[in-house]
Amino acid sequence: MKRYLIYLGGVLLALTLITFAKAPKSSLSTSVSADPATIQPETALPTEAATPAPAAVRSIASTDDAVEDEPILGWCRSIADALPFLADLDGDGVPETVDLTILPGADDQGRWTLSLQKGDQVTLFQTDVPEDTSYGLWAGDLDEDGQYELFFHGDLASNDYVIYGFRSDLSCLFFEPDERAFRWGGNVQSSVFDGYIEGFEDGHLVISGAVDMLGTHWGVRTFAIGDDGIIGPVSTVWQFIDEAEADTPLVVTKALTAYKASVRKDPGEAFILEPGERIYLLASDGWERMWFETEKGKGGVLLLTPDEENTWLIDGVPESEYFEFLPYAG
Ligand SMILES: [Ca+2]
Ligand SMILES: [Ca+2]
Repeated sequence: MKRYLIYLGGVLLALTLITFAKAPKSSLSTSVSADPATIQPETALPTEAATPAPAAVRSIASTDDAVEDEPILGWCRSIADALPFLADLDGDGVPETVDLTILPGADDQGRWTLSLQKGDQVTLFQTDVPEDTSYGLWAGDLDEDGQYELFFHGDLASNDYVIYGFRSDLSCLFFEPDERAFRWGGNVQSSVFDGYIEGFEDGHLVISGAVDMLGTHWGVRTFAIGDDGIIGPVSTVWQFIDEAEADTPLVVTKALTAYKASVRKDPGEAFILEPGERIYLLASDGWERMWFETEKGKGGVLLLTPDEENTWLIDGVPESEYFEFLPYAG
């Protein structure tokens, strides 16, 4: 009997979804657009994009959760395999539907459409991507204020990951360089953050991303939502995680000043790295400091400053003059 009710619930839900899908799309002011080169405003949405044909069947899984009267969302969970995903994201007692469709396009390109159905359908973003590209989608209440957040990451090109974040009030997450933190507000155009969501652990959002300093290095760092709603870094630095990277030392070609390793403001006592020395890069704050270890195991930190062309300087000299080769990607 119970299974029958679940099945019946699924059918009713499917009918409801189809009804919503056929409903006229709104031109809500909440609709957002991003880089016009890659992301189209909702008005450009092809009509078939809003038709979740296979989705209505898949939605039965999340209905099961509701019928069992268990919490649909924990603190945070992956929902990429449970789309369209139903949950009361804003706590008003009425479930919203999150869906992500990937429609095939020309030239081996697909198109992501991430949408939130809250009354009329709202397209959170659209972007063209290589087919069979990888992505992740999570829903959770990271700051435990009763409003659920959505986090999405995807690979726009080859290992070119970006992260989007949304709240159920449709505000977007964007990175505030001056604060070195994420804020809610703005629009999708300002929200893109280069990186990959590794997961959610101990109240923290774990992100990996590329640091472009003395080459391109892949690191991991944790973030958390503060009482002010701002998502800021918890860990001080990007810890480099690519082992192959760690095995490739940089060869010093010109004497340069380094400092004793320290995460404090004072970088500590200075010492000189001589030509011919090899250093392994370990971590960076992505802003001014790069931690390393010499081949003999001595730790240190290099201080860098960006110039007007956004290349890095050490003691006013371009970084490239100090090393045999800097492994920048692209
Ligand atoms: Ca709701
Ligand atoms: Ca929240």
